[in-house]
Amino acid sequence: MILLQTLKNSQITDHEILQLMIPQEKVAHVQSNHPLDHALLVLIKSGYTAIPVLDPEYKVQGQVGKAQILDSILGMERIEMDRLHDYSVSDVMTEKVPRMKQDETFGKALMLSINHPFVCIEDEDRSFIGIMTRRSILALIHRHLEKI
Ligand code: 2BA
Repeated sequence: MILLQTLKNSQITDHEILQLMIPQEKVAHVQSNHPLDHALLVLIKSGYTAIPVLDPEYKVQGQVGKAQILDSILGMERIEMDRLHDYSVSDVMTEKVPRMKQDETFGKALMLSINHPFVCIEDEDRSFIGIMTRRSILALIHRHLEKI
């Protein structure tokens, strides 16, 4: 209980953020104007269920996942793969993506990770700097638990 209260109120320091965060250059992502076939390729190659959608200035626009893409090309009797090129990411993406600034509390990251597998981290200019995954959040809690 005390541990959870401490974790909840603690600011994530820049140092800890760097340890927890997957930096922007290692995050698979797409842009909203990319064709859907490209997005599906990135998702399949990376192995992830969903990835962030960024604009050309590296601002977070939302997220897109395999399920949304496949749903958009689901015909009455088959998956119509040839329709993949007719759509772009903006047609199927959701703007609902959890985000926070690097100096916000760990409590916020923990709360967001209950319902979301990853949280986008932004700097003061709202530029995307990376993601914090549920795995890294759980790993931090585990490290703290081991200490007591
Ligand atoms: P999912 O793709 O649904 O992945 C769920 C969990 O499965 C991941 O949890 C990880 O433990 C494992 N996993 C999936 N694909 C993997 C891979 N290619 N290599 C190693 N492990 C893999 P988390 O690590 O907590 O990630 C949570 C979510 O964050 C992922 O959900 C994905 O949506 C996103 N994500 C993680 N790393 C990413 C990256 N480098 N680029 C883009 N998105 C990433």
